[in-house]
Amino acid sequence: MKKFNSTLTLLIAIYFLTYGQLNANMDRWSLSTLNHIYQNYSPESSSIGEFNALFSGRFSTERRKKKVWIDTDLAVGMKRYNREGYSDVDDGYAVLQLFNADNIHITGISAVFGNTKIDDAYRLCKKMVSDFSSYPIPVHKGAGERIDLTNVVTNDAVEAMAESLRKEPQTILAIGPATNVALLLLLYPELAPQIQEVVLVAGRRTPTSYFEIGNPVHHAPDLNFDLDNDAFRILFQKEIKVVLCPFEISNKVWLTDEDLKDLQNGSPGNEWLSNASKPWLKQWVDAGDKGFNPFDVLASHYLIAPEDLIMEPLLARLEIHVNDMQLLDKEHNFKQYLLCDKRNGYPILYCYGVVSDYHQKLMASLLK
Ligand SMILES: [Ca+2]
Repeated sequence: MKKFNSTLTLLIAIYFLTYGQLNANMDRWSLSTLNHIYQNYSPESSSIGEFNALFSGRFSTERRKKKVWIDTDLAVGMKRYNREGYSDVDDGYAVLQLFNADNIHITGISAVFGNTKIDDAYRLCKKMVSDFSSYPIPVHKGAGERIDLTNVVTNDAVEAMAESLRKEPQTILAIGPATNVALLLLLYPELAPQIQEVVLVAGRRTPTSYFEIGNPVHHAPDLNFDLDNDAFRILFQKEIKVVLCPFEISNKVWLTDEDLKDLQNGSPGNEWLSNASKPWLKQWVDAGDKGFNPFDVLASHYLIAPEDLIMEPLLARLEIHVNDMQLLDKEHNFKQYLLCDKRNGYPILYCYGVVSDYHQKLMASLLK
């Protein structure tokens, strides 16, 4: 029995050092599951094959999926309201990737203003769930504008998120302005410990880390942050675990016409997204790029397979500097920046690179 116990302990240790370590940021096996396996294992069935069958069988059925609430400013296929052209399509890729992910359970989706107006984002959230999700997901309408600190009001999304968090701890994928999450934290601060982490698309290392796109180059805004600076400040002040997937990482990933053709042959969700992305791709190609950066999908990818991203712990803070969108008027035009470095600020996890075969992995996760 002593020999059996030591063999079993060794096998468990090897398992965790390999597979378990790879999934360090993902689901955790529960201690009770481990005890259950240990207690149901008999020395008579002591071959490694039998052990593996018992081990993986128990774990695959009892493994707990990561619970994720998605807060998004979906704008797939929308024309811009404030100027010529089309709105971002990247939220659609993030949502579809999580619909496909075996290790994720989406507890709810809320719409927020941002890339488009709140009513459009809400309609698109409902469309994606009804047309492409394999299981029912509640959808709620959130904030239509940035937080007004002098008049903080709740909305349907904030109330639904609060109710969901009261039931179980979860991660929030916030791929628009952080307004709904910040409203939740102001109105229900007692729920902060229920938020495992918030993954956002924002931030940069220095005030001159410009978001350069096109040829000739022009500067893109840090839109989610720019639309509601206070929301980010609130997340930091409430000491939420924040993960940032900024322009620095998404600018290393390109989707091209060839990729849209591959998606065309995938599921109905892929086909819809591919068609709706064509005018967006054309906009980028006309501006001189080879394709477009699917910004938000880096944040969803962090949830399904963090080992595909390269990241480091940094400190984040808000600072005011010359407005990089108005450099011709730099004497008079300033703005807030979300800066991340090793100097001072709130601890965050900063994702800045991808593994060498990332593109292949991204496409596989979408075409699954
Ligand atoms: Ca977005």
